[in-house]
Amino acid sequence: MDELLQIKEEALSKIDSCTTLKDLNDLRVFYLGKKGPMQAAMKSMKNMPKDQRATFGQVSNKVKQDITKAIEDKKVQLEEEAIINKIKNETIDIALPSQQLPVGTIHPLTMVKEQLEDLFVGMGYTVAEGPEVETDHFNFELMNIPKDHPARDMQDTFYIDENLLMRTHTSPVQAHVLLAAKGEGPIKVICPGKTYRRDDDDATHSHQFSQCEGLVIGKNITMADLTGTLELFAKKMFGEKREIRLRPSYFPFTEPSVEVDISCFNCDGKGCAMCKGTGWIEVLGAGMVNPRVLEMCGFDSEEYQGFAFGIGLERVAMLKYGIDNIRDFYSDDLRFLNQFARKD
Ligand code: FA5
Repeated sequence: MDELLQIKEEALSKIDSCTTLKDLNDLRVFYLGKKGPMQAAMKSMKNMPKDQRATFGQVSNKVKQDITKAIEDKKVQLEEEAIINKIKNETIDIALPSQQLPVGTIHPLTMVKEQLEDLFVGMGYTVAEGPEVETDHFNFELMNIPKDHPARDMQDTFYIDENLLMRTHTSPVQAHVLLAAKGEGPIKVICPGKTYRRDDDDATHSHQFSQCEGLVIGKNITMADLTGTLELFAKKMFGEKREIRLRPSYFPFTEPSVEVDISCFNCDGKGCAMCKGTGWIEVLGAGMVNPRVLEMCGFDSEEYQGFAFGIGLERVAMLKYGIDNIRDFYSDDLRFLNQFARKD
């Protein structure tokens, strides 16, 4: 009996001073397992006089229960402590100064592209996409520029093979959109995207640049609709006071074709270095869609007319933000890019 009580006391004291769940488990295995002191004491029971056996049994059961309970209580206590410690260590000190993570900025070309998308989507246009690797058929033939046509020289081309090329303008998307419409108008799309030409790189030209195509097809579309649309574009992109001027030009896919100038926002049309003293800055090409293009793309040109325009995105961004070298767009120079921090 004394031995039992001694075991109990020793066990309870060890359990009490135990600090980890692992040590506690070791104590459980030791005191309640088959090779422990309790089991050894129980073995001596068979040599006891019968009348003592029952009492011994009861006491040993009670000792076992007490040790088991003490272990369970301690387990709950240690688990709670572990959770409290974990929470303590995870506490966020909101008074600590925050880490300044570098935040990227939006690229000026993306900015202009998004501004154009906002403007035209607001006027009911949808945004179309086309492949940058294009077939000769779409880039030239369907744009009314057959092989050996002198207009091919207007756009020096990166050919991949005889029939595949890097698109020289976003105009082939017109053909994709028209063909998909299967002769049924109306159509109102813009298509911003990358374009490629074998131009020598200089301050205003790059072998890879971006354009935004616009195409509107309907039953009573006139040059006045084109003029009104471009006027709105000029005012929204460059300021309410801007005016536009159309000069006759030539594109095989539009007839008539125009070159569009915007009154210089730097000098208000008086003449300065930016507009080379003329008061006007050229920003895009446009015109009424050539009936031949409509016919080749499955539209009845007696029934449908439309206009198209092609805006040089770098040109717009350069004018709007006073950038004087087109290479700045592609140089990844953070001093340049950081000037266009997101304001939203
Ligand atoms: C065209 O590419 C016609 N597809 C535009 C068009 C569309 C006319 C629909 C009528 C109807 P152009 O070759 O002029 O036109 O190019 C249009 C604009 O792209 C130019 O005004 C210029 O801003 C820009 N651009 C042309 N070549 C380069 C270049 N190498 N680097 C940077 N921008 C260029």
